[in-house]
Amino acid sequence: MRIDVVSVLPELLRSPFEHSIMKRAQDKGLLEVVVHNLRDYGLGRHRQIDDYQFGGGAGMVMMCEPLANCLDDLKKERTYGEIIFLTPDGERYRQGIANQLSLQENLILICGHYKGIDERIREHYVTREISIGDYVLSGGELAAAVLVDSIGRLLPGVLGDEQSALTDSFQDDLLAPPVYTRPANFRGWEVPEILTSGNTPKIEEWRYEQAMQRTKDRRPDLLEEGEE
Ligand code: 6GU
Repeated sequence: MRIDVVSVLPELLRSPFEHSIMKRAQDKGLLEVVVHNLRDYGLGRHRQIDDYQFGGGAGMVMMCEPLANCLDDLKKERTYGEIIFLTPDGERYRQGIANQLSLQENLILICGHYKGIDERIREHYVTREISIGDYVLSGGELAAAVLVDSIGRLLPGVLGDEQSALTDSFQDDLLAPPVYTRPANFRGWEVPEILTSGNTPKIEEWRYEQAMQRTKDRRPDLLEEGEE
């Protein structure tokens, strides 16, 4: 899978994909992340990318032309399954969307800044708008990092243990059960006995019950029908 990210702050997006699972995914050739500096498409001597908004009001708006030229260049090279604009007024991101997007061959992520982007880009290029939660970030870069990470780890072969993406919190609409490692007794705090019993079916049953209880206590909304 290839993900092209369009940003005015590409430096913000270097480090998140240079470590751990995202690094391995790229080293194995399963994921390619390419960050494009929108400033390279800026207009004039000052490489301008934003301007005052028509009708007045505080805050700059990202102009059509740099974005359109950048997106046209990308679309010349390959076909994109979705062109996603990251914006606080988008659809709220959740695991089901990550699962869907992980099936695409090529994606574009556009990071917004200032007061956002000219509406005409949203109308004529963007196919999907996503927010990562009900709070305001300074720009879409951190949201883009969240999407790349959550999508990248779902690609076949990225996780060592094929099972582990499936047992993540949210993958079955349940939170994850508690986990423990050695020692079995730390400062008198004991690991639940069932986990050291060797009785695998009983352990699986215990984990499911714990996951269900944790979900009821913390996120009852996940147990309600009709979402995905
Ligand atoms: Cl995608 N962008 C910005 N700027 N703020 C956000 C967001 C995105 N999602 C939540 N807050």
